[in-house]
Formats: sequence, C-alpha cells, structure tokens
Amino acid sequence: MAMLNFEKKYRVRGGTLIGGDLFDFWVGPFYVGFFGVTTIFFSFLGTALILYGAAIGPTWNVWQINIAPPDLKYGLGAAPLKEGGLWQLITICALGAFISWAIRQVEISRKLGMGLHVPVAFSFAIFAYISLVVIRPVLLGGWGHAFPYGILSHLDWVSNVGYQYLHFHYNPAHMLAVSFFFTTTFALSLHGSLVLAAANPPHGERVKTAEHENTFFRDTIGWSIGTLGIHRLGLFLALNAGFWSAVCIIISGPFWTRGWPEWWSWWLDLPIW
Ligand code: BCL
Ligand code: BCL
Ligand code: BPH
Ligand code: UQ8
Repeated sequence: MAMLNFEKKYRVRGGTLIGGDLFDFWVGPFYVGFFGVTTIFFSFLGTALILYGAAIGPTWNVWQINIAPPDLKYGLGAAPLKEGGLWQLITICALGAFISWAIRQVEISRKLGMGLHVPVAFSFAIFAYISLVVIRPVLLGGWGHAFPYGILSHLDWVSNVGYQYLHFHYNPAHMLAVSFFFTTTFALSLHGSLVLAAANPPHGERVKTAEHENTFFRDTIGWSIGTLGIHRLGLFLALNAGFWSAVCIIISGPFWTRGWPEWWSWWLDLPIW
C-alpha cells in the first residue's frame, strides 16, 4: 500500500518500550516494532502447533479438529506432547501473541501521542481468556479444567460446564455479563444509527450537527448523554461485559461448587419473610 503523503508526518521514531530503534519501522501499512516481531513469532508457532495437532489427530474436518488440554491426572504439571502438552504450548503461544499485540498497541499509541484506551480495553478480553485457561484451572488444581481448542469442541465445553452447575443462567455474575452484552449492542445501535442519520444525509442535503443529535434524544427521551458521553458509556458497557464474564467463570468451581439455582437460597433465607 502506498504511503499517503500526510502519513510521513506520523511515522516518527521513538515511543518504543524496548530496544530503542530496533525494528522501529513499518512494512506496508503495518508498524513492526519489537512486539510486532514477538506477535508474528508466537502466532506462527502457535498456528503451526495447531496444524501439527490436526495432522496427528483423527480428522482434517475443520469443525471437528480438537486440541484438548491434559487429563486431570496431570494436575498443574507438564503433560506429554500428545496428551495435552501440545495444548499447553499453544496456550503459551496464544498468551504471548495476545499480550505482544496489546504492547504493540501501546507503542503505536505512544508514537501518536494518544491515550492508551484501546490496549487497556483489549486487556479486558485478554483477562477473560486468561481467566478461562489460567486463573480458573490453577484455582481448581488442573489444566484439564481449561477449554479445548476446536471450533465445535469448545462449544461442547461451554455446554458441559454450564450444565455442571445445573442452570448457568442463575449465576449472578453471568446475569450481569449477559445484560452488559445486550446493553452494549443496544447502545451501539443507537449510536450508529444516530450518527448516520445526522452525518450521512442523502445527496444535496446538509450534514447536520451534534446539536441535532442532542436535540433528537432530548425530544425523544428528555435527555441527551452527549457526543463524548456516548463513547464513554460504550466503553464502560463493553468493558463490564468482559469483566463480569471473567468473574462468572472464575467463581464457578473455585468459589461455588453446587448448582447455581441453589445459590439463590440466601434470598429465601432473608429474615424478612
Ligand atoms: Mg468461541 C463462537 C473463537 C473462546 C463461546 N468462537 C465462536 C466463533 C469463533 C470463536 C470460532 C465466532 C467468534 C466471534 O465472532 O467472536 N472463541 C473463539 C476464540 C476464543 C474463544 C478465538 C478464545 O478465547 C481465544 N468461546 C470462547 C470461550 C467461550 C466461547 C471458551 C466464551 C467466550 N464461542 C462461544 C460460543 C460461540 C462461539 C457459544 C458460538 O456460537 C460461535 C460459533 O459459531 O462457534 C462455532 C467475535 C470476534 C470477531 C467477530 C473477530 C473475528 C474473530 C474470528 C472469526 C476468530 C477466528 C478464530 C479461528 C477459527 C481460531 C484459530 C486461529 C488461528 C489458528 C490463527
Ligand atoms: Mg453463557 C460464558 C452469554 C447461555 C454457560 N456466556 C458466557 C459469556 C457471556 C455469555 C456473558 C461469554 C462472553 C465472554 O466471556 O467473552 N450465555 C450467554 C448468553 C446466553 C448464555 C447471552 C443465553 O442463553 C442467551 N451459558 C448459557 C447456557 C450455559 C452457559 C445457560 C450453557 C448450557 N456461559 C457458560 C459458560 C461460560 C459462559 C460455561 C463461560 O465460560 C463464558 C465466560 O464468561 O467466559 C469468560 C470474553 C471473550 C473472550 C474469552 C475472547 C478472548 C479473545 C482473545 C483475547 C483474542 C482472540 C484472538 C483470535 C485467536 C485471533 C484470530 C485471528 C484473527 C481473526 C486474524
Ligand atoms: O486489534 C484488535 O481488534 C481489531 C484487538 C482485539 C480486541 C480489542 C483490540 O484492540 C478490543 C478492545 C477487544 N478485542 C475487546 C473485546 C471484548 C471485551 C472488552 C470481548 C467481547 C472480545 N473482544 C471478544 C473477542 C472474541 C470472542 C468473543 O470470542 C474474539 C474471537 C476476539 N475478541 C478476537 C479479537 C482479535 C480480532 C483481535 C481483538 N479481538 C486481537 C488480535 C490479536 O491478538 O492478534 C495477535 C494474534 C494472532 C494474529 C493469532 C494468534 C494465534 C494463536 C497463537 C493460536 C490460536 C490459539 C487459540 C486459543 C485457539 C482458539 C480456537 C477457537 C476455535 C476456540
Ligand atoms: C504474514 C504477515 C501478516 C506479515 C506482515 C509483515 C510484518 C512483518 C508485520 C509485522 C507487524 C504485525 C505484527 C502484523 C500483524 C498482521 C496481522 C496478523 C493482522 C491480523 C489483523 C486482525 C487481527 C484482523 C481482524 C479484523 C477483524 C476480523 C475484525 C472484526 C470486525 C470489526 C470489529 C472491524 C472493525 C472495523 C475497524 C477497522 C474499526 C476501527 C475504527 C474504530 C473502532 C473507530 O472508532 C473509528 O472511528 C473513530 C474508525 O475510523 C477512524 C476506525 O477505523
């Protein structure tokens, strides 16, 4: 991709966290940097290990390829390659790739003199992943509690773990997470439609202003959160969705071992009935 003229101004040296000028350059549109190299390294290695796992496995059917974590008998130890060791190496690569990706975003933000909001937001997704494959398995004492890497097999894991707690919908943190996911989509649909309605009028008509946007919602619901506010709200909702997801799975097992419907007996036990 040709470099746009104005981009020269933004492609400046510095802002790196490690290694000074080493790898401080661009390849086509991509900024590389030390953490771009580590991203590529972990991504290639992890993907190659998945392909190797598929090659020694029973099927090339993409839906059914499955790389499972070790049996519970290995606890928190290292397992032989073909009995979960592969999963352990792939998990290390995935963690390396995701964390490198976030740090590369930090370097790019620093070069541009921008806030660190995007990498901070991404770190909530990484936290959710870590809660599934590190935090909960460690608290339960076995890598076998993590989810398997396969398109259908990871869905089986979600369903099985859900039913292990009889009715996962009764998990209060899951309720919060689900509600935040719904609210995030609700907010984005309001925002996307409002901005397009104001800023993308039919041919020949005038582009409307933020005042129009404010007025639309004042007319409709009596109040407008404002053009900056909606972005703060969106970020708040999305990060809470990720955060409460992580909480809902970390507490399932380590902090509550019975069915989730039973948790609600505190309500019936209130002394006010
Ligand atoms: Mg899952 C579905 C990936 C964790 C529950 N899940 C999906 C699919 C995709 C996927 C195969 C669509 C996701 C999507 O649009 O996301 N899941 C995926 C990954 C992780 C993960 C990569 C991870 O943590 C590293 N999933 C989990 C955990 C559960 C879970 C364990 C709670 C979050 N997931 C479910 C349920 C469903 C999925 C339930 C589905 O119904 C859906 C499905 O259809 O499954 C068959 C939003 C993100 C984007 C749109 C960005 C683009 C992401 C692309 C599509 C990801 C491709 C992944 C690729 C096939 C993995 C291999 C990588 C290569 C080796 C490099
Ligand atoms: Mg539930 C979890 C919604 C029914 C059992 N459930 C979740 C949460 C979410 C949800 C709140 C998953 C989101 C998440 O964690 O994202 N569940 C939900 C809804 C219903 C529902 C809306 C519904 O009925 C309408 N759940 C049920 C039923 C149970 C049940 C009742 C099964 C029978 N549910 C469970 C279990 C779990 C959930 C068990 C969980 O473990 C899960 C959860 O909270 O997990 C934390 C977080 C996002 C990630 C983990 C993705 C991380 C992505 C990483 C960092 C990057 C990947 C990059 C990729 C590889 C790159 C690809 C290559 C590029 C494309 C080039
Ligand atoms: O760059 C990005 O977006 C363009 C970052 C990203 C983000 C960001 C980014 O900035 C943010 C703010 C979020 N995600 C936010 C969130 C929400 C939480 C706040 C949450 C709902 C969420 N992301 C979820 C998800 C999901 C879900 C729900 O499943 C997926 C699949 C993603 N996010 C995916 C992504 C990527 C598109 C991107 C991103 N979120 C991060 C790209 C990245 O890290 O690239 C480096 C790594 C690779 C190119 C490949 C690594 C390959 C591994 C070594 C092997 C694969 C292992 C894997 C465990 C196998 C899984 C198999 C599955 C079938 C289960
Ligand atoms: C082999 C190879 C890749 C070599 C590269 C060469 C090399 C050595 C590079 C090193 C650097 C490096 C590490 C490169 C990595 C390259 C890779 C592997 C890239 C993978 C990219 C990836 C993860 C893609 C996933 C994209 C995807 C599926 C997204 C899902 C759909 C969504 C959510 C799309 C988002 C649309 C978008 C671009 C939004 C951004 C945006 C936002 C959020 C915004 O608010 C806004 O308004 C202010 C915008 O307009 C300005 C936006 O664009």
